[in-house]
Amino acid sequence: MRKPRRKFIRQLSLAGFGLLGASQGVKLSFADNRGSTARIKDYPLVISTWNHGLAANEKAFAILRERGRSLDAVEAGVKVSENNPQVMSVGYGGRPDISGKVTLDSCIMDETGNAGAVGFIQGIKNPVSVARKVMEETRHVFLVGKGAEEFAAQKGFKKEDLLTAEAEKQWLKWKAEQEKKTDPNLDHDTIGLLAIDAHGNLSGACTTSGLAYKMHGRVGDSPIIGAGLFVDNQVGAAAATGVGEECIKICGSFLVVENMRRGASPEEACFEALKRVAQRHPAKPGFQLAFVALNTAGETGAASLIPGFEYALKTPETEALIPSKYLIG
Ligand code: SD4
Repeated sequence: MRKPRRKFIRQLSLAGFGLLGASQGVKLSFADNRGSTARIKDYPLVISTWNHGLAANEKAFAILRERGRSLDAVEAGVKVSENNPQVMSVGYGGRPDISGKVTLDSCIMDETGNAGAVGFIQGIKNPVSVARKVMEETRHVFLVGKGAEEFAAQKGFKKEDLLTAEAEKQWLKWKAEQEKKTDPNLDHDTIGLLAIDAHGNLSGACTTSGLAYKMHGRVGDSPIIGAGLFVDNQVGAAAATGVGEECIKICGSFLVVENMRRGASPEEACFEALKRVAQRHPAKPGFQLAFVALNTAGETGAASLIPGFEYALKTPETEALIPSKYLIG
């Protein structure tokens, strides 16, 4: 009884999206690189952004394989990137802001819709774990700056210097050159990681040192529930990477999940959200924004605004780094 109705809703929604007919509105020519969405038969699975997502997935999957909770998996997964100084966009070793300070943003969301976040936090290697503490041990969702650091200290987190010699060297070079960077991929390696566990429950985490050489005090999309991350256990989950300001303005991850609620596949849902961004930038955008998504059926998808984004997928049968399809070539 339910199946045909679902299909009907899905067709209606896709027509609404303009995916069944001519695309509406946007006057850009979108790259014709859409294909099928990965369909995964078996839980558990984990999907995350960028190539360092492979190692994060590995860690997360080890928990999921043992029938562990997706929340534990996403936290443990992104901590791999936070702890790795070679990942210069997340946690320890992240590129500093304009004043040479490493400031971190992070959030986490579980299968009940509960969420925690920290923004503009300094000296704490694993902000995602502080975000989880905010979620589980306070009545708040979001702590920032000094308050977040004090809370972390109360909870036993060690204060550490996160600026590595390499990150400092690059920052000093950048300062000396006083140039704006032009490589759209250099700054955009936030890890967003989504998991569905053996019980069919979804969780997600997102953590970053934000845009390199950002203004001191700047917070991006990554710790903002609905922008950098959103999880709805009845529908699906999404996470973002790229220029956070653009993501915040469209409530990106929330929008992706809402698109799935209306019947879009994860990949279609990501593309539809990106179209909103494209509409705001009639000229070809010179920045990146990308989403990964999964739904409760275990379908996964991703899309980016421009070429260059890749995402990591791990299932019982697959481990892959997949070049994302993109909206504008
Ligand atoms: C931010 N979205 O702070 C982050 C940066 C990023 O992948 O994603 N990098 O705006």
